[in-house]
Amino acid sequence: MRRNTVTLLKFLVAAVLCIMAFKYFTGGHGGTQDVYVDSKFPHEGGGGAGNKRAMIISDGDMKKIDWHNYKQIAEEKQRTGPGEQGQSVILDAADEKKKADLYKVNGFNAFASDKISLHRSMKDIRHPDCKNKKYWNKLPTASVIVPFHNEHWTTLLRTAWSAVERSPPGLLKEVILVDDFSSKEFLKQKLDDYVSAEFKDFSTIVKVVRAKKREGLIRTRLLGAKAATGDVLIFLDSHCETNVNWLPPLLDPIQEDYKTVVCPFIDVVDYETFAYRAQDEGARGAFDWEFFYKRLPLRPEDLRQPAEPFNSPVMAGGLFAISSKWFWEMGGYDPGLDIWGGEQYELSFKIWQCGGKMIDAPCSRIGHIYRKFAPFANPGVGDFVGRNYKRVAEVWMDEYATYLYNHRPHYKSIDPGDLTEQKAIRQKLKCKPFKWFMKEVAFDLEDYYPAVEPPPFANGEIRNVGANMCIDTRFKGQNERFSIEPCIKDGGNAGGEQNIELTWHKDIRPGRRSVCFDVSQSIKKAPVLLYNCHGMKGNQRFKYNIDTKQIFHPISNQCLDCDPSNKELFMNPCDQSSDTQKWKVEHIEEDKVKHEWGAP
Ligand code: UD2
Ligand code: MN
Repeated sequence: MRRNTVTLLKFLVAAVLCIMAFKYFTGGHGGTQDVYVDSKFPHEGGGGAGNKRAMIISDGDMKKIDWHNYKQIAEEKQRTGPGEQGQSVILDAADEKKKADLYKVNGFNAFASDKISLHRSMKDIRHPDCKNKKYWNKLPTASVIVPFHNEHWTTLLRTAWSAVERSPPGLLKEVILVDDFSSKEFLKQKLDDYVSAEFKDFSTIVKVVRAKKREGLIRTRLLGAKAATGDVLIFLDSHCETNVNWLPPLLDPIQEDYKTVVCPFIDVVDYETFAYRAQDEGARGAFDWEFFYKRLPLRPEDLRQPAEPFNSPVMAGGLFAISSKWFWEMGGYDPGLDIWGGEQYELSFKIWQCGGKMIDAPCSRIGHIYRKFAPFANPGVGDFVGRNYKRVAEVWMDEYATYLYNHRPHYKSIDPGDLTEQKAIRQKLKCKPFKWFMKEVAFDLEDYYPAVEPPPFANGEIRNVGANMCIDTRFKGQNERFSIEPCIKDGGNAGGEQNIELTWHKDIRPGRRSVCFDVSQSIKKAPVLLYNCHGMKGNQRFKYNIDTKQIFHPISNQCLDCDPSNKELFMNPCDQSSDTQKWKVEHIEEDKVKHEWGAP
């Protein structure tokens, strides 16, 4: 008995030594629990080594290095062919006729994708400062998780190839393609065979995991996350392409603090031509009170350091890196979220409110195909988006949920299902109230997307003095011109649309619609069109001068004018003596309008 115990003890000691040696030789980042030390100080920042929330606690040989693969960059520059260097593919006339079927089932031009190599080269559109950025020499390992439902073959595989081929050896442990019960035949055995044959020589393991029924993207991601063995989970949509040196900038902040979640810049792979381009040079993620994903401008301090990560309140959803430890401490996603939608809010709120943080890393760029239209029918589970939103609102948003319900009244009667477990997680992690999130993290969201829309500065009919006719947008749509017409109040066409608002967004729109007066030229008689309101002022910004009655367009320095003989409406150089430039607005909040006239 005693002998046995001693032998067992010896064995245990040997085993522990063995594991320690193994960890030493592999750089010490095996993803085991003991390298993490919990901290009670959620916002301490700082270096990699010695930080309590660092992922790899190192013995002091941590330093920042250049992770670029210059050989690969040089080789990629040499590549030519369709779509290479991120260029567009132009189909010839014969092919144009063939693209329709694939378009319909994908919502993008998959036929064009098939013309492009799975290994195509990218153009490096990062900010030049990214070329000089260094990251920790020891970084946690990553697992890429790609949920897919009936994804097209070449776009799915290009996602996998670009992740594998553009990652430094050893950092990317695996790519897990998670099939959400696809019905396309080529996504079954053929895909299994392909990945086991084609990726076998790479250090990154590529494998397929399958859902047994249609789960939706959220539970599909959970399935992938459970199968993952890397320290960090990186989620990608199934139609992405990584760009130069995409991986280290995502892992570096997580190395420093395992509760930091990192999003790449999401670039655009054009749904028609597959050209690769930036959508912008960074913005902070947000939402409006109908839960449409929105973006907020960068803060001045972020703009000063264009290659440095900045805080972002809400992720877009599809592309981000999170330590497996933090993901599971938060209970992953709410598995009650079905099919599509809302999970980006759930996770973002949870990350911030429960003591983590979220940043965008400008030097990690990944292209994504934003579909032209959604190609999938509702799988017969009712209003899953509404139900998902309600689950998120009920668990995380406290009294702010009311604002959402005010904008979407039918949510009030939706049954969100059982929320006990989600609320228990919030309790257990002692997460902060939503009010804290709004004040500290999304501090300017209300300025751009107010929960309660302020009333317009002025509204009603806008009557031209010279013509004695009214602006009439006649329910016209995007990109259409409109005119002046006899005023409805004078017996003009009652079917017209003459209730026009000068809104607090500082634009002009027909009442209750979100198309705006839009002027993009500064020539004489420049046309005024209706265009989707962008809320960013610029070419949709107008001011009313209460004294001269002119409607002024600051960016072109012109005034709204009209021609009574043909009812045409246009912009002209301002002329205070011209009666056709004088407009009487029915209701005016005098103080506000005057204040606005003086505002920059
Ligand atoms: C955006 C996000 C997406 C997700 C979604 C809201 C980006 C670039 N994309 O929509 O990741 O956050 O908003 O939920 O931020 N899929 C399934 N099963 C389904 C439906 C979809 O596996 O039932 C897969 C799909 O193949 C794709 C991913 O989930 O890989 C996201 O779907 P999407 O591309 O249709 O969503 P997207 O980009 O419009
Ligand atoms: Mn997508």
